[in-house]
Amino acid sequence: MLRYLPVRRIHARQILDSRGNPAVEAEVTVGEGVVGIDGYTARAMVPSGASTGKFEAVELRDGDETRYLGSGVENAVVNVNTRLAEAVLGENALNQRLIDRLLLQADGTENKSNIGANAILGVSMAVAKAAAMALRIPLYQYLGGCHTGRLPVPMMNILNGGRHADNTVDLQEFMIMPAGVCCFSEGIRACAEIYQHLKRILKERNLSTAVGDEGGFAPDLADSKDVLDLIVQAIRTAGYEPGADVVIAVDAAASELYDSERGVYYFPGESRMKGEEIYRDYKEMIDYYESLIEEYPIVSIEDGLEEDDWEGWKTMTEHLGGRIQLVGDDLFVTNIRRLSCGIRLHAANAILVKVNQIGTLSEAMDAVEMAQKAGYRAVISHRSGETEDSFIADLAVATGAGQIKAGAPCRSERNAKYNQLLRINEELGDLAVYENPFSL
Ligand code: 2PG
Ligand code: MG
Repeated sequence: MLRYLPVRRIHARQILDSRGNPAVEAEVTVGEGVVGIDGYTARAMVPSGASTGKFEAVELRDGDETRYLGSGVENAVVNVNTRLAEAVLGENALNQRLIDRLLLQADGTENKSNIGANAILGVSMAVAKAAAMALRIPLYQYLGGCHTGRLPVPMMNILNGGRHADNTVDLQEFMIMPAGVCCFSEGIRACAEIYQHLKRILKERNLSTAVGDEGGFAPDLADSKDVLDLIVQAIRTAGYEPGADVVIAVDAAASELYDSERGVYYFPGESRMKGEEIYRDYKEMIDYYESLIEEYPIVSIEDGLEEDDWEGWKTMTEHLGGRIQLVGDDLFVTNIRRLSCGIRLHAANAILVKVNQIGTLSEAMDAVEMAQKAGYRAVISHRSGETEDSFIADLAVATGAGQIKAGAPCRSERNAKYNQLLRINEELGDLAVYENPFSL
């Protein structure tokens, strides 16, 4: 029986992410030199956000303006090759919790600002991948155990705004979810068809079909209702029933709109398109969402209010939480301390899980588990700056989260996740479970 699988080699390098910014890639070799076991080398790449929550673990950037405009990660790379290597070489790769604890101890800070969450996460993910390889089982099965088999419903961001595009759409993400179709592969088909229909519709109206950071279109539109009308039309012309086959999710990323001095949310794009300054306070934001969910088949709103407003979140959850999913992203930052606070206060009813927000795999999985125990849903998520690494696809199946947010069905760093899920779906065959998370 394989009980001990030593970490033998760790090596990191600087690579580029989907926005052309430097990112950490870590390589971990396990098993070499153990009698009867081959050495296995796995590689993990660390994503990066644009609408970063202020409570996220710290991503170490070099700050040297003469190189990559300050965004290099060479110090993080050195930290992997020296301090993190020292911390885990010879340790058991089959004990992910121990590995992650050693990584945390090597850093020693609360927010991972010493060694960098980007450095730590690269090693954490690569160790898990290498362990799965050595055991010769798929990553989703290694992470999730023998019972895993639930494919997530994709949240595909087909229209980008906010910090992910320089158009006039203020809310960051408008996503379609094929929650009512039979299986994962038909869900992918539905989203891809709707995406292509949306492109045609935009073209017909002489609107831009250029895409934003997550592969969704980024035309100039006056407000959210214009966006939602187009999406509903695209769903229909593709032959699907809005609200039945396909539903809509929104990520407002409201921390980005928040004007802390005035205590209100400012909508710069809508203001520009309408020629008047548009501000909404938190109550007006809630009313605004209410009017949108009455008119459109919206089932989920993420970061509807800013990351510090626990009271506002409580009120929003009282008002809307019985009808739709309210996802905390910047609010919870995949951190069990913040999540437990939310659960206690009844703020939100779901958590967005981004492994790099917290910095180790164990902590991210703890967050999913805490959410599920409390009756909160979990959505496994990419970042706007991504790589071809499809780790989160396996993580979504492993945790049985039931939802994954990985961008539009466009651009290979997004499709890497969906394509990996198609492979897993095929492998599971008719044992794959695909359920509408909102009818459970
Ligand atoms: C979000 C994410 C991913 P970013 O806000 O949910 O879509 O964006 O990675 O820029 O934080
Ligand atoms: Mg978000």
